[in-house]
Order: sequence, then C-alpha cells, then structure tokens
Amino acid sequence: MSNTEQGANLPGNRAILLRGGRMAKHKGQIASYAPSPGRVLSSVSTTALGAAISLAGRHGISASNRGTDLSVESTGTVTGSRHVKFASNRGTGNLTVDVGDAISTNDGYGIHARNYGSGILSVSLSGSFEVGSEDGIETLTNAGNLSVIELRQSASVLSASDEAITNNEGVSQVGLAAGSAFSGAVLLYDGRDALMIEGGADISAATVFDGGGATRDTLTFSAFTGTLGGTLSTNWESLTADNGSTLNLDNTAAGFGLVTAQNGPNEIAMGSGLNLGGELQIDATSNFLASHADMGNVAISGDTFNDGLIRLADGQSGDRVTVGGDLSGSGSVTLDVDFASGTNDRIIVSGDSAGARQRLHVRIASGHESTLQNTTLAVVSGKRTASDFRLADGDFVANSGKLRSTQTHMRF
Ligand SMILES: [Ca+2]
Ligand SMILES: [Ca+2]
Ligand SMILES: [Ca+2]
Repeated sequence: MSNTEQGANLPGNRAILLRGGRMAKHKGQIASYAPSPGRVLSSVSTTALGAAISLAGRHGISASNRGTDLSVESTGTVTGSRHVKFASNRGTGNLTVDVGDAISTNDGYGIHARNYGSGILSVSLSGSFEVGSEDGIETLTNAGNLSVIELRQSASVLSASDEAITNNEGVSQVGLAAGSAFSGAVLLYDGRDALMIEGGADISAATVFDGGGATRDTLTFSAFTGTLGGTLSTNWESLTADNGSTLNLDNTAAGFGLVTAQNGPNEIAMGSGLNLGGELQIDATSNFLASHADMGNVAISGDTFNDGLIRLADGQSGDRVTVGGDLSGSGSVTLDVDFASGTNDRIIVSGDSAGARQRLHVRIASGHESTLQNTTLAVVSGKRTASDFRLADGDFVANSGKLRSTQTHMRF
C-alpha cells in the first residue's frame, strides 16, 4: 500500500487512514510503521472516514514511529485480542492517542503507549472501554517527561485487572471529566504526578488512587461532592478541594499531605477522632467542618492557615480542634457554648498564633446569657499576641495563655 493512501479497505471491512509511513496487515492486525528514516509515520487516523468502522486484530491498531510526532486517532469500534492500541514513538516529538468510540480487548492492554522521545504523550478517551487482563491505559515515558491522560465526558474504563490507568516513573497529569467513569485503580508510580477529578465523574467503583513514591504528587477535586476515605487514596503529598467542592474525609489513615480548600465555596468535613497528618489551608471562600454533627476531637498535625471558616458549631458543645503547628490567617472560628452544662467547643494551638487575626463566633447551644461563667474558647501554647483572637460580637480578649470571656462581655 502506498504511504499516502486514504480510506483503504482491508479484508474484513477494516479501514484505516494513514499519512506517511507504511501500512500492512500482519498476523491479523493492522500494523503501521516506518521502516526507514525516509518513510516517516506521522498519523494514523480513522476519524476522517466518517462512517463507523470496525478494526480488529491481535492489536486493533499498532503504530510505531521513528520520525518526529506521531498521532493515532480512531472513531468506530476497535477491538484486539492483545492490545487494542499499541503506539510507540521513538521520534523526537509528541505522541498523541485519541479514541473516539468504544474499544475492547480480551487480553493485554487497552492502550499501551510509549514515548521514547522528550515530547508530550497525550491519551484522550471517549466511549466505553473494556479491557482484559492488563491495564486499561498505560503510558510510559522517560523519567521527567510528561504524559497527559484524559477521560472525557461519557468515557468509561472497565479493566478486569483492576488497573484502570497506570504511568511509570515519568510525570503524569490525569483528568477524569464530568460524566466519565472507571473501575479499579489509578497507579502513577514515581515522578511528579497529578490527578484531577471533576464533579460528575463516577469514582464509585474506584479501588485506589495511588500517587506513587515521589514527593510532590497532587490530588485535586474540582466542583466535586463526595466522600474520600484515606484507604482510597495513598502516596499523595497534596489534596485540594477546588472550584466549589464538598469533601467528606471519613478516614485519614493514609494521609493527604497538604490539604487545601480554594476557589470556593468549598467545604471539607472531617469526622471525630481523625487526624490530618499535614498542613491545612482554608481560603476566604471555604469552610472546614470539624467533628461536624459529631462529638469529639479533630487534629491537624501541621500548620493551619485559615482565611475562611473553621466550624465547630454544630449544636453540640465540647468539640475540640487541635492545631499541632502554628495558626495564621484572618478567618473565623465558630464554637458552641452551653451555659447550662458549662461545656463549650475549643480551638487548641500547640504552636504559635502570633500574627493571626481570627474572629470567634459563639453560638449558644443551651442556657442563657444571664449565667455568669468563664469560658475558654482558645488555648495557645506558643507565641501569641492580644490581637490573635477577637470575639466577633464581643469586646473582651485576655492574653494570658488562655482566652477567657464571660457572657457579660459578649453581645449575642
Ligand atoms: Ca509517574
Ligand atoms: Ca507521592
Ligand atoms: Ca460543636
């Protein structure tokens, strides 16, 4: 076949568009490759053919390149008894794999893409994707080089091997768009890896999100509402609730590193007895709910920056939030005070609060303000100044290691 032929019909009504390079049917598969520098494969595409097509073979599509960029695109059904799509780029440029429709395989990988060059490896997927014994999508680059993997709206990956998406020691950026779904694991191994999960992505069948061994892996939720257990995520150094997300952390055993809420309104809720192992950063648009609707203690091991709202007020007094490091920021803390029982919520800072500007909002859980009593709302062990805490509706703050206030100095 010539290296410029388009829409070639192969036996079994298989069709492929090839620009450059050489295409052949070999051992039941459609194989495209560039055997010499003068015949460089740059693009394999079924997209321009219009009507739905079906490609099947040992590898549904196999493409390798020794030139610069390589692009592999398909619409219509592609199946393979081994890899559905095998793409290898030994050129200097980018490798792009774009799947527009359903693909499936009984064995091997769904998409096995290797970029030996320094360019970007991109894999985009639409449609359903059922995979046999190996990974759904595997991208391989040299260490330090980037893979971008995107599950677009309506894309789904179902892998019998439990490994839906994997990357090697390279850098990766993985996105699960609204309307996408997958089952199994995301395993990103070494290298700086990033996973973004949008609201509307179905992660109910996920088994684990594993950022791998590097120290700057980031897990981000955007406009997402749901529960994230610590057992579902591991090896992340950063967890972010972004763009209007509501995250309920019901298990922190695996750790999340730096936890951030930004570009809200966001809400991060954490149950009683849980400990965030890293730092916490709450921006002015976001809330952190501690022991919400529960009685007990919540701890943050690292420094805490609060420009937004830390909520202990939930109608039950006696909750504690403990900051293991320093407290900073110009946010608010809401606390229940039960004048009838003499109990109240409290924020405890093991480090410093000097320079913070936190407003304390007191909510009466029961009793009434005619009862005169001392109420310790905040305790600081480290450096502190008189202006670190201020009653939002009051006029009395003492700087004696404890902040004390009486109802006579509060205006509710
Ligand atoms: Ca990686
Ligand atoms: Ca890591
Ligand atoms: Ca409370």
